Amino acid sequence: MKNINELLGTKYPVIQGGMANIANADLAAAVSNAGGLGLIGAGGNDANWVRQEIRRCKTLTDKPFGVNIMLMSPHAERIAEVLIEESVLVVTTGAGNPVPYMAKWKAAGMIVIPVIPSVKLAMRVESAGADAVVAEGMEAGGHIGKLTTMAMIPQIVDAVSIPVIAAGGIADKRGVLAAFALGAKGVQIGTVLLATTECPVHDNFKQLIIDASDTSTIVTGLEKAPVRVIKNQMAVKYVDLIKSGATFEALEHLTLGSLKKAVVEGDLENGSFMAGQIAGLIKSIHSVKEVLEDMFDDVENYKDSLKIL
Ligand code: TUI
Repeated sequence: MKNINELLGTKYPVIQGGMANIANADLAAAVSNAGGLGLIGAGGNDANWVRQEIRRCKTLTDKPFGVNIMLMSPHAERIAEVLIEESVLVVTTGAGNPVPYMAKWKAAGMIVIPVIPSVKLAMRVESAGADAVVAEGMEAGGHIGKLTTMAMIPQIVDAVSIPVIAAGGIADKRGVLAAFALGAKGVQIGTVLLATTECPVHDNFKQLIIDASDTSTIVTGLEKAPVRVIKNQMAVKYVDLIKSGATFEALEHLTLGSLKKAVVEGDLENGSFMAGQIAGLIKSIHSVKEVLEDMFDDVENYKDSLKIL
């Protein structure tokens, strides 16, 4: 089995999360230039936006990068084609089953890495030709599944023979080592990248991450699409509306634009600040390069310093 650096052409076995409305060409290029795999997160944007960001990213880095497609998006199908037209090296997918797209991507020579929340889906995408999977635990921010990283990773590692990349709750060396101890061959990070100089979110969003404690996030959203966010007025209102049996339309109205309100306007009351449980560990803003070096440089020495029994 190839290791992740050989598969992706990276210095460090780390992928950036495809954070919707956040992960643009600037962030992707910063991560790739720092030695990880940067991703442009298509989120809810249309295919033209994705094409432009791919072209812009190529001017910002000569290192490998990829695109994440959010499969609930109405633009997913068109974006899937654009990735082939623009010769994108790596595609990751989230929030849905990517199998219907995979044969075309593999025929185009792309590296396909679905983000999945269970053993069943990991096995399904392996059969369809996935090169690796990102197994994302419910500690993660944004749209999540039901299982924790700790319980899920070893079960997926035992169920598939492609490399497993762990996500959800990882922000430092200890998280990296824990993931590798569970059998993962790489990690995906999101929340820790929100608090970087290069991350294109409003300063209020970065400050919320710095100020967060271990219990600052809650899960909102419908049963079908749970979403982890930093607890604020908007999140509490949303949870209350669901409890009172609000209609899908009322919920849509409330969430409409709330992610943009968080990311672009920094609206602390009405924004949806998607972030993972590890936000409580993050205490200051760094460059992307500093974050990756802190996670990986010297990790072997740190491993050797552990004493078990
Ligand atoms: O996709 C994510 N995280 C996201 S997507 C997003 S945008 C959004 N906002 C509000 C509601 C919905 C989406 C914000 N954060 N992470 C990867 C991930 N994928 N987590 C869980 C899943 C997943 C869930 C079900 C993957 C596959 C799946 O398959 C269901 C099926 O059809 O078999």
